Amino acid sequence: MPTHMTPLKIKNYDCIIADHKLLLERKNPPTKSTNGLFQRYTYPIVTAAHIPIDWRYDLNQETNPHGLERIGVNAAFNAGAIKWNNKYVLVVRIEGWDRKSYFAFAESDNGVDNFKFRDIPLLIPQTNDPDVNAYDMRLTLHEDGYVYGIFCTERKDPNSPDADTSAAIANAGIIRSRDMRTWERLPDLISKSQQRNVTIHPEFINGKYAIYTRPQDGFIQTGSGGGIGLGFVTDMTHPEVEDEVILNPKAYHTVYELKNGQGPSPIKTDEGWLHLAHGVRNTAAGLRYVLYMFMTALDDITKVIHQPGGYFMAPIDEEIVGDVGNVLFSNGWIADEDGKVFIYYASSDTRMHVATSSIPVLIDYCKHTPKDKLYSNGSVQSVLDLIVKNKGFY
Ligand code: M1P
Repeated sequence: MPTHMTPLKIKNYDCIIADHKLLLERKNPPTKSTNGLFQRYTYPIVTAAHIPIDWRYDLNQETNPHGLERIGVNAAFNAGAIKWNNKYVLVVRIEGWDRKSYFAFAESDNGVDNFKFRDIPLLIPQTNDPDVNAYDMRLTLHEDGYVYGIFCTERKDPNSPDADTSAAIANAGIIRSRDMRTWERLPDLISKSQQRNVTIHPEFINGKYAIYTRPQDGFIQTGSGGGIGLGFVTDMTHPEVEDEVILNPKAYHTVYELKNGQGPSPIKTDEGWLHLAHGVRNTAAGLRYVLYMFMTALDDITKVIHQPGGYFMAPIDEEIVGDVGNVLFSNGWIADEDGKVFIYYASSDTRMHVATSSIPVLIDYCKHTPKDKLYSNGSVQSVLDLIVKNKGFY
């Protein structure tokens, strides 16, 4: 503390410090039940209450005589993830009371609890066109030696009428680092449409960078575009997407009927690339976001080789409630060398959770879960097939 400062003496300051410490040190046991596909944990791993106290309070009694929280945090969610120096590192989307999102790194030794923020949030270098809002960063260690952080940068649509104060344009902003401390800003992605949910494939493909995209016509609606796309970039310092194809389209009466988006970069396995994505459908109560999976071929990353029907994870219990309810969203996961997979997901645009699984389980899930047959009768047939397998008859 600077010597000229009189420490804050508000009545509940000790309580604030003690509660924060307890929260950060709380153990996070696995929940009792599991469907075998993944293991949920009891508590959210990062919330608005985890944000360091000196990012929120002026701790000087003279300038904050009433002990007020000066800079509030609304939510901490949609975190990218990477294993770095043996730590599980999240780049968390922090949304303030002012609605602006920014990023901060939180680290844990075991990946399921005791996440602590680094001393300061990330101040992203700007391009000539400043980011009005920045969110949902994916972290990927590429074989070129850089860690890429690709995020959504949102700006007001310059062609919207003055009266329309909500029309926005979304694109992918790109930063990269060799040490996860110093970050270089690259130009924003150059492509034919708005983009969100962009991330980079960890390996070169025919000497080029491969970029997962989500082309869209408007800020919210994907319109005639949509689907998870894949394009190629020759030089990340001039990131122009070439040959964009739709790898995983949205489809009528599926969990990705309205739109979908790649989550984190895929994980390489002996049997193909594992993908985690979100699918969105409309309901009378608004949009519903769930997580689903698919696999692509090792020798052709544009080819989906397995896609289980339906969702992998959907919001349950308190996950259903939050700022934007009924949403699960994931843009970060970590595969350990022993095959354990940490799936970092946010619920209802409010808080971060973790679920654990393993590479063999996720491959089994992708290969052996029945596909969506796109008709109710097809779903019944899948159940009948299982009954026959179990009993020999029905
Ligand atoms: O509110 C749910 C999510 O909506 C957007 O995702 P998508 O572009 O796929 O619709 C994003 O704003 C995301 O941050 C948010 O969680």
